Amino acid sequence: MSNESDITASEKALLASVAAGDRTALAKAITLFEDSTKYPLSLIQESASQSHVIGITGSPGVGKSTTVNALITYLRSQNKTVAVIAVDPSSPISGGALLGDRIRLTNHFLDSGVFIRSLATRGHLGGLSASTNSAIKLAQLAGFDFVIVETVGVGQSEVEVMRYVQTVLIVLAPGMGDGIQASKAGILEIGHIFLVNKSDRDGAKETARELEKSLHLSPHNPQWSPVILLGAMERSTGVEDLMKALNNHRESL
Ligand SMILES: Nc1nc2c(ncn2[C@@H]2O[C@H](COP(=O)(O)OP(=O)(O)OP(=O)(O)O)[C@@H](O)[C@H]2O)c(=O)[nH]1
Ligand SMILES: [Mg+2]
Repeated sequence: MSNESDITASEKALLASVAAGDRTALAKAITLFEDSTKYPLSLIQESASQSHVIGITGSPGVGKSTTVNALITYLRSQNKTVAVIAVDPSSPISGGALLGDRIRLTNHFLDSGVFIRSLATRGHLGGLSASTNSAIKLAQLAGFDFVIVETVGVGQSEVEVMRYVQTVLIVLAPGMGDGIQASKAGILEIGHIFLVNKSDRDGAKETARELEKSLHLSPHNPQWSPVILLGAMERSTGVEDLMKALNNHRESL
């Protein structure tokens, strides 16, 4: 294990640039810290940032990226800065290659108040969750108001990655049997807010009811009762209520 004295002057300078809000430095530092054995997290843990770190997960295609997009648009209208880290445990590709298909955030690519980065599996899952954690810490160091982590799926890998966020948002969609899948993977226990997206389609209310039943059965935190919301993020319907719930959860911490 290395310690602070082992990093070179140029690496120290890079971290100082990240802390000064330099986006290019942030992108470089995330790549550097993907190698978590060489660069332990303790090097960046110092930042006492105020960022709200939100994790978004759910089955493929439920509308996670659409939700991220709606949140970014809303937050930018409030002058808040947002970093997005898209995590794909199933893909070996790293860097920007996933951005085109997994996250449709093209509206925001030119906005300097938005930083977008994707991370994918390099070898093993433990490595991915460690590099997600350091990417979060670096984005906090860079001073973003919000750091949003989107991850695909409802498996053990998502539960693992979600350990590093403050607020966990689970997205579901009507008619996908998500409730059952989610409870199997233990995702119900870690969700603070549940969004039944695509409420413009049939069956959203039923999905919400089913979910409510499952939540009653699962153990939860006495400080926070899980919140279930309906929304259609493609139309930004419900984005304000969603933001309110996210803020309320942050305040409860
Ligand atoms: N009808 C309807 N469709 C939606 C809504 N939100 C998203 N979609 C559609 O659902 C599809 C998947 O949306 P994404 O946001 O890419 O879903 P995702 O969960 O990020 O998908 P992965 O990252 O591939 O797991 C797209 O075709 C969206 O246009 C909505 O509110 N209503
Ligand atoms: Mg997506």
